[in-house]
Amino acid sequence: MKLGWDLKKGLNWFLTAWKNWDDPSPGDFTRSTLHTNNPEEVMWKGTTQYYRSGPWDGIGFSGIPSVSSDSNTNYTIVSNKDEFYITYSLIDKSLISRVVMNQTRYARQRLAWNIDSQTWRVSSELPTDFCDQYNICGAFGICVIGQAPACKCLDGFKPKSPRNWTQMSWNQGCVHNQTWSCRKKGRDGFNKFSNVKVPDTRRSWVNANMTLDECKNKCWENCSCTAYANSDIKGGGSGCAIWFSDLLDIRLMPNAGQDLYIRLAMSETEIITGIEGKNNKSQQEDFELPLFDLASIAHATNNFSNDNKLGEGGFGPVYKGILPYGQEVAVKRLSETSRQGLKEFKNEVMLCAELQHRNLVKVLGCCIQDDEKLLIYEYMANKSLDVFLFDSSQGKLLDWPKRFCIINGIARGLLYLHQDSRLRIIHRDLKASNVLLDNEMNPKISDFGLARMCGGDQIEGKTSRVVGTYGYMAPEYAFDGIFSIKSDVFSFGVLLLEIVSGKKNRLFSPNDYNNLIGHAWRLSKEGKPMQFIDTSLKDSYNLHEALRCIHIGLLCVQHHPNDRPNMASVVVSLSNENALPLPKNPSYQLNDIPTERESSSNTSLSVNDVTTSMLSGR
Ligand code: ACK
Repeated sequence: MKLGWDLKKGLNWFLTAWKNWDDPSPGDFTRSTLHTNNPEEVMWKGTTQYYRSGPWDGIGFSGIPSVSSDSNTNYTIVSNKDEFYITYSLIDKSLISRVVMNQTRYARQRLAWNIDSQTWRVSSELPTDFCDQYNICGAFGICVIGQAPACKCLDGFKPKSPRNWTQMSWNQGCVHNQTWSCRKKGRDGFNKFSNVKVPDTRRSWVNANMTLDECKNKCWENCSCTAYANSDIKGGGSGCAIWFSDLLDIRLMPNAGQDLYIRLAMSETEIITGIEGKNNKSQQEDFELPLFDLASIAHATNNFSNDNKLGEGGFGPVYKGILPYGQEVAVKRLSETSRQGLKEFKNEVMLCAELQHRNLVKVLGCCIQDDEKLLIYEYMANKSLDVFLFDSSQGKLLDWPKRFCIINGIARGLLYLHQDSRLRIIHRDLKASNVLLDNEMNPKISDFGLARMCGGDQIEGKTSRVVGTYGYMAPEYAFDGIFSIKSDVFSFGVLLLEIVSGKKNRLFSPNDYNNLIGHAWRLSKEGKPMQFIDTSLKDSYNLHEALRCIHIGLLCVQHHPNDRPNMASVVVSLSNENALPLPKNPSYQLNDIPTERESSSNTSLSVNDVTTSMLSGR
């Protein structure tokens, strides 16, 4: 059976109920398919819609929980220039089943023939319950079965007419709790609502090839966009669906439905500007970042409880928190004894307000209140890359395709910092523990406390306070305090070699040439670069890609900054077959940095791979 459209003839195939059981002439209940690029089934009484199925989400219809588990039915959506329809067939051909539109029960019923009793039995029925009534809770409302009243406003929204709402007249729906200005940083954001039937798709748009991040950006760019979601939820989700204007007919689907990201005003945020006391308007706009209230962050992190602690950095602890709308965040708490002083904190706040890239950890806001200085980041479910990379059992979870994606992602993030962002940023502390992984193992560069902004054409700077991490520091930076995009390229090269080998540069056994870089160089010179590749990858890796990565890594760690490629050519080389120059002798003598330098530091040093700070000799 086909339900849909013959586009050539303009025919609509739909079901119409009989007038009554004795009269087969057309009644006024119909079931048809909406012809949009996010199709769904709808039911009408005359010209009034009273039900929708929700769009196809790759597994089932968003609003019919049983479809995915209805293993006896195969659904197909056919869409081409001639036809557009939904069809289904029974997997077990021995069963006899039929679908009817029932005028008396306002329902679409599926009936199955019971051989024993020789009768038709109803196997499923739509609408199923109160919340299946089309748009029962109005715009931005959500229907929750089992709650009284069943209609609620989505978090971040309030009843348009409080009086009507308390009288259970919900059709006017809800409006934003507070005004928000489109794309004004801090005035709007997205909150995740899980297990929902997504809104009416009439005013929506779909692109099956976009990632969720691209989808979010697409929505963000358009001021009429009110929500986005994956268009397909199979295998962790893919594709993009975005909605415009009012969101209608959302319901909670316990143990079913999908994640929907709704745009709303961030209630607990205000704008802070001019954190460095600047009063020039354009500069203020550059540096604005949502300001969170200390009480709400304390609440979100269970009062900074130990159970919520994700780990400890050189600057202080990081906690997991859950904001009132259910959004997960990571909260970096600058401790009083932190090496990241107020200056670095402000630096990070300012840079993060400006930077937006899918391979950079997003800072959602900050809090400077009482004696607390907090930075609130998007939560990265898989924590840092070093947790996986340098652990023999966790390392196995990083197969070659994942590693290659991570390498490419870090390269793109760094390219953005160096070249594509409005500011030219030198990170100065790129390392495995500063690369965080989201739930899909996408890498995001974090920790901009030490990053430096270079104006206009400036491509390098000099400092008497060398900060960074042993094993990742370029020689000209470690010895002379000269930092540049090429010192970041050096750190990237070390990281690249670590990802391919699964070994830490600093901890590498100093038998040959002292460290991992020397080891890679020697094996390549001897024509045995394959021996450098992480043995836990077994035969799963793409030899060509892995060898190319070693080659690029060695180009990045060359002694002279001018010999190192820039990140634009690294990105191109990673994805192209272009011939690569031969690398020159690398800088692998970093372990030789004189220890007196360490003692001349005005801050404490650590023997592990925590960021260090020291005075550089001139
Ligand atoms: O390696 P980890 O488990 O991941 O331990 C460190 C710790 O906090 C100190 O930096 C973790 N961490 C930092 N930022 C985030 C974040 N945005 N999401 C999740 N974990 C984070 C990091």
